[in-house]
Amino acid sequence: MASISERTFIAIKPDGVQRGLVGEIIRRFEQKGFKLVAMKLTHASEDLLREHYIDLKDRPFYAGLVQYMHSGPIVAMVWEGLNVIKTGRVMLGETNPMDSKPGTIRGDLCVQVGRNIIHGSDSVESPQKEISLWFKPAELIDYRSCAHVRIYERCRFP
Ligand code: IDP
Ligand code: MG
Repeated sequence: MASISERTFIAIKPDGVQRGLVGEIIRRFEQKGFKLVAMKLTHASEDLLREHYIDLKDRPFYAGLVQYMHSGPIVAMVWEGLNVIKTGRVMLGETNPMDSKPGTIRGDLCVQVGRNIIHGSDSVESPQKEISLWFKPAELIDYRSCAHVRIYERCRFP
């Protein structure tokens, strides 16, 4: 069932950080109405990155992908909200920026698949695995957003 506390893992990749796109990407998720529950700037180890992309281990670009993701700091985030996994993917655009529509993050801000600036969980199961890989439970912050009652229909006014 759809839940307003659904969570997804979003990461701004090293090229997005180096190109100064952190603020622009966070702005889009904030302005949509999703709630930020965790965020950190981190230079991920190759072991973590290999595990993060383990499903792609047999693809020819796997080694290069791990190298790219290890090339600099990443902004790792958890965002929360109704349908955030699927909507987050729509906001990202297609894996290949060449197939991404204008208005999406990849459609507006990058050009090639191997430098596509952002990661977003791509199935219902993946956020749980990815969030626990990148964050300790105590790093996920529980708080009440004052905008909540203006974003969701069935919330009582305080
Ligand atoms: P996604 O990031 O849209 O979920 P995946 O298929 O899960 O796409 O691939 C993970 C990442 O691997 C992509 O975001 C991209 O950085 C990289 N990648 C995917 N396909 C290619 C390719 O054909 N060449 C180089 N890198 C690729
Ligand atoms: Mg994926």
